[in-house]
Amino acid sequence: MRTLIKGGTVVNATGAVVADVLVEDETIAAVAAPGVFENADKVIDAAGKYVIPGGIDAHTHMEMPFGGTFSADTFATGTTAAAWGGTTTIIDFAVQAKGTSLLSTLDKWHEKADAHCAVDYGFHMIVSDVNDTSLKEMESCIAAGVNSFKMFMAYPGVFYATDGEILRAMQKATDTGAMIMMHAENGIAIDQLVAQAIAAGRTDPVEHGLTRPPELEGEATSRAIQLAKVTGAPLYIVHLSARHALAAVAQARDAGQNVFAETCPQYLFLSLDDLAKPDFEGAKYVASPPLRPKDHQDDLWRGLRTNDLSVVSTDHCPFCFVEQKELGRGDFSKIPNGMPGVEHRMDLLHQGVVGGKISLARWVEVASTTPARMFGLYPRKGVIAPGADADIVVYDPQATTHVSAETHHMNVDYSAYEGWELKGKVDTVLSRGSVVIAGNAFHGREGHGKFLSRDLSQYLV
Ligand code: DUC
Ligand code: ZN
Ligand code: ZN
Ligand code: ZN
Repeated sequence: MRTLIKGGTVVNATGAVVADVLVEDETIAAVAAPGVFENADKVIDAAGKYVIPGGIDAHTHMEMPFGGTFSADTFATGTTAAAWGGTTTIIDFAVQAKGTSLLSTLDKWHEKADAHCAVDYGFHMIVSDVNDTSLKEMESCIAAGVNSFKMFMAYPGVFYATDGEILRAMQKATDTGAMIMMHAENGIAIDQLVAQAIAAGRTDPVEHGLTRPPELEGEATSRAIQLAKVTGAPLYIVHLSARHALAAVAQARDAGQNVFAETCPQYLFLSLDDLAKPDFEGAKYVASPPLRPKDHQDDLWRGLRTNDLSVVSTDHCPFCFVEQKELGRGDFSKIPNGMPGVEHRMDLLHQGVVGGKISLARWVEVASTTPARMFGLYPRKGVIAPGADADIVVYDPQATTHVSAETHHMNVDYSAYEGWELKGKVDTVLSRGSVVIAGNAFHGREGHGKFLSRDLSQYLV
């Protein structure tokens, strides 16, 4: 099967050029001057549109257990929503429960995902129980293509790891070439602030933000960086939200340390003002770290330009407003932490291109190419080039995306961006050569997506 994508502007992290893209079966066969190839079984007209490598969302949580409930998207619904939004690969987090093994956790996540995903997927592993067995099991995870391990400095009693436990896992990462991913918030101090707020009767959603101040993200980020320095481990700070944390990352990178960071669209576009919306509406915006005062946004956009922030992922972790977010009415600390986002990352980031905050090539780089390199998927993913998987998005920069819970495909009853009109729209999406989105319809299928056994990070050699 030969598919020809004709006349579009092919955008890679290295720049843009008008070219035709020839796809043979699941792979890109050629990128050539317009008109070089004539014959194909199927022709997609991309004139006036961008042809970009499919988005890679390196941070999602489908069917994730949290506080007695589960995030509302299954792997089937979440990866379908991803496809609608031009994301053709997700990397989801398998979550080790305390007292269980990493390998049984991995089996469990394969059971949830295998044969259900509409696009390709890989896993990171959340290590919440550091002991001799799980440290040893990290090696087996790596052999199984899961070589990035998230740890938490937040959530004492649940996922929290002590500095000593973090140190031990980092030593293992140094020995094996694995990546440590860090949720960097000082959970011990935060829990005190939370308890004090509740005791004082301050129970509204905005208190979620006020009890998790940016200084405690900055402090934890610095501490993680020092632990990484002492152990020699590579470190990837997830969902960085505050300028305090960004400053710590920038300093470490300037000093030559292998420290990387991602941010998320919600930190670039939303703020503490959203968390402060009345009538419990703010609960829709409860995620950790919390949304910050608006003036952090300029720093994050700058970080994206300077590469101190090198990836934008969503931290997609949807909980329905009705019945799930409502668990925290009268006590903000019981609101499940997380926001939906997997469907709108590419469009939201495109607003940065439209607004002159990042270049077209940088858009592709932070949304696809760097995540591929960071997590060992390049050049199979993250680039429009011969030999790469034909994960391709034809993107119309002139069309408009209307965001609403009534029309989105995520399995959640609200949108954090309700009513927003975004410039640009996903037109056609190919996943390994198969058209999964075209003509405003889904043509994919549950089970098309394959598990990606990942190589070690390509930033660490
Ligand atoms: N951290 C995440 O990465 N996702 C959901 C909740 C959290 O604290
Ligand atoms: Zn299914
Ligand atoms: Zn986290
Ligand atoms: Zn997350």
